[in-house]
Amino acid sequence: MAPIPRLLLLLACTFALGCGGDRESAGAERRAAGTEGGASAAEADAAIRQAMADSGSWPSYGRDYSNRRYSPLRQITSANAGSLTLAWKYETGIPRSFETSPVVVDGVMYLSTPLNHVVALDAATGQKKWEYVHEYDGPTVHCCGPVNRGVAVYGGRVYMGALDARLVALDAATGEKAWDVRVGDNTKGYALNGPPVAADGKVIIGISGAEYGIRGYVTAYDAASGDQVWRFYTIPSPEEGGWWGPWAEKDAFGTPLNRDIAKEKADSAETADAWQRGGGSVWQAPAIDTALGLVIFNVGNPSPDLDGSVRPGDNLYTNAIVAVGLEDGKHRWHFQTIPHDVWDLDAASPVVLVDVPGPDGGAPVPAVAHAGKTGWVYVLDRRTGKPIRRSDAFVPQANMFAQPTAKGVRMLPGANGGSEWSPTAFSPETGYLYVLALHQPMLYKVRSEPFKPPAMWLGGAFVGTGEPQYGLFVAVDLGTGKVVWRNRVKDPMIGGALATAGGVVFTGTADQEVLAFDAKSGKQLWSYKADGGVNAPPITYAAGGRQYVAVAAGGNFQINTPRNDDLLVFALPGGAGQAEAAQ
Ligand SMILES: [Ca+2]
Ligand SMILES: [Ca+2]
Repeated sequence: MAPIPRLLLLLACTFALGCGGDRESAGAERRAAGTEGGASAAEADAAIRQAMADSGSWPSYGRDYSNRRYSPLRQITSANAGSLTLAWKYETGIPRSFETSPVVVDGVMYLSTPLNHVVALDAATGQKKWEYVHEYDGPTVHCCGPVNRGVAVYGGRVYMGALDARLVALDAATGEKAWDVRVGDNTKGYALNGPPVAADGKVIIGISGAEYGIRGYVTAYDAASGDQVWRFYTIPSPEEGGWWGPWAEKDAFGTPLNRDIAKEKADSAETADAWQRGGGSVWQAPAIDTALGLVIFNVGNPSPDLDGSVRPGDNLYTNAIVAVGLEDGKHRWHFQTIPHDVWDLDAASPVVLVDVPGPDGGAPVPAVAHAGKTGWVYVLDRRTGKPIRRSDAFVPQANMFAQPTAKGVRMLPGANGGSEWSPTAFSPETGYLYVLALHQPMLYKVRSEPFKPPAMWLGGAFVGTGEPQYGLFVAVDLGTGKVVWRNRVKDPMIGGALATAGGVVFTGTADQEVLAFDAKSGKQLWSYKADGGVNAPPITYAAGGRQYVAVAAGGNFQINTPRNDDLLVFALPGGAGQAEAAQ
């Protein structure tokens, strides 16, 4: 995440959200009673696999474990998308930064809101079934707004990570809390705002807080009991080999990093404990390759963001794509996009499992793709983590990678990217990855700041240059790395993308528009003016034979877009298109 403007964040990131008693004792009682109330791992797994095979469902953050955000539904097509109309909307009553991606299973939509409510709605009508209101232990400390990006639904339970760093499990039928566990110490800046993903009897979630000097991790909990199964630290300890790495002079594609490695090495003795507060947030949903038994995720920036002088070395595994074992959480491979990042150009957008054409027309290669804040899409072999290619730049780049100075160095992309946390979509029919991007020229200013948790610890500031900013919605061919088309929009983009078998891709803008494009050509097909910034990822699903497209339109804290409280749901006009089955 790249918080701007900095002063605003400092004022807004630490604030009281109300107090409430802890319910951990109830969770402990349930745990003592065994798995009561939760399905067995085998039952839960069978059910979610069935939902992923059912084209009308959207059962996990990225629809399935690949994170492709691709739906097989084809009632809405590039020929009829122009007549989409609002079917219903749900107003949360919480007009705050709204980044959620709903989950839809068995005709029910599960929606997280800002400030960690969870709402269950009838997916055909929007009628509310229940609402859970999370009670915080006290003031919360977190970067970039009181946001939540979504829930996991598994084995009859709904799972949400809360800003106070607790993971809660709710009864999917009633919204009653089954258990909660403390994933991190929120008084030290550990917070949860990304979506959990559930598989193989586990709920897996990454922690954030690298703007506060945490040591990040991904944790797997037993889905039924809430007991911890494994934890992988995104910053390896000295016993685990350390976080210094090979002291890379260049990134993996030969771009010079302009590091003073002799000085870094000379300084490393007196900063030997820097790894303990080394950062490495995991902002987004992991992808899961059940065949390879891998959990693959992207790791964010080192701490502090801009001042690299206090953290010599490559700062493993920050700014990286990492694979760990689904069974044991142990490191399998990693790929660093920027060793020793000092620009906050970390890996924030969720990784996507794809198959790309093999060399010289050979068999397709199982790959993983990630749209970087750097402005490049990285494509790796997901069996090994070895790079296959880096795409053409999908946003303007300039002065990469100039070291920040006290006065400020202009560089592009700015610290929000490139691609921010916004999930991309991938269509296996076009082979394109659809990417939301920001063009925000910034000055990178470095300064020495003391580490005083839970104060924000950036080691400098990112400042706009006053130049025009804009957004780009881009299609990147993952087989060639070429940018196939790009649509410029008025403002920098944060939100997400959706691709469908009907040949349509959807996204939203800060300028309050929901947009549909032809997946192949990039031609705009439709737009709808919302009452707030559309800064959340759209989804699609079917209910009663009708295909719906849903997206939150509540604005965004990070790029300060108009707030509102609407979840908007679109469909073709009543009756239209229903002759063609949604599925
Ligand atoms: Ca950051
Ligand atoms: Ca409203």
